[in-house]
Amino acid sequence: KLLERALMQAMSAGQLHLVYQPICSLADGTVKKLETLLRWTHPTLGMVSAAEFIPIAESNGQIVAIGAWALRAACQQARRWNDSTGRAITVSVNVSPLQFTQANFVDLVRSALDDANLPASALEIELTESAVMRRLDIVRSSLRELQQLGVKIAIDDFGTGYSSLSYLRDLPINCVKIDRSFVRDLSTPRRAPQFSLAIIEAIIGIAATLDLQVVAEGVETGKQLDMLRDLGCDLGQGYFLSPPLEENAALDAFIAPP
Ligand code: G
Ligand code: G
Ligand code: MN
Ligand code: NA
Repeated sequence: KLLERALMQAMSAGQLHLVYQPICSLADGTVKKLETLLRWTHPTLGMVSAAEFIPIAESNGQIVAIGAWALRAACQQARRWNDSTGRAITVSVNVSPLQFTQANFVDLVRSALDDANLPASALEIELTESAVMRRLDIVRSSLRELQQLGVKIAIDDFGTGYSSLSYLRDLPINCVKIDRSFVRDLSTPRRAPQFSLAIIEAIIGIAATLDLQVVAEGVETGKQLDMLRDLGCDLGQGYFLSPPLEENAALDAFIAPP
């Protein structure tokens, strides 16, 4: 309740900001996209983690306003980076199911792009599998409209949702993000690693057949990175490659990879 009330003020009081986590080529380490992640710094409570406040915002509906703010801020940031580097930087923005299924969501995307004068191809939206499956009718039409705009779609936490694979074939999806629980098992030899390895191989295989990009999430060790690259995974994200970064550090990482 305390957090909930504090969160009401957070946006207008300027306590929210975005950080940016590089999504890198596993072949050469170059940064290909930046995932935007919300951060909340409260004047007395300090940093409140997204894992704590996003679920609150999802349950009371605040995520609709917060998510709209994040989407607009991400587009503005991409525009500034594109101006300062002369290169097209793609930002990948998490969108909650409640926000995605708002009737005006596609309009919101359109106006965020227009106001930032950002090409749609510089924006990717991350949806979880369960979000897609829960409201397939609504989601399908929004996805088609976004595709027509030129916005990219990534499926987040892929492989953990309660879902069917047919939507990968039937919906305009550009990218799947292999959930970090599978990647974690690559370097912990006793946790049914053979299943996680098989699942990762299967996802990479399906993605190749359907011409989808694949990102491995939660890459925390060099061994995981080497295994994923050898399995044919294109892109990775995780603490071994880079933690989420503040604006300036993210720009440096994009221009000159580690
Ligand atoms: O950044 P961190 O690992 O603390 O994020 C925790 C959770 O909060 C993750 O599930 C992440 O997807 C979610 N999250 C972070 N930023 C955003 C955001 O801008 N919008 C939404 N909907 N979720 C976010
Ligand atoms: O659900 P989603 O994938 O959007 O969650 C993103 C969250 O994952 C962010 O809050 C980010 O801080 C966190 N994260 C990023 N890299 C790693 C990693 O290597 N390991 C773990 N455990 N979490 C990570
Ligand atoms: Mn994500
Ligand atoms: Na994820």
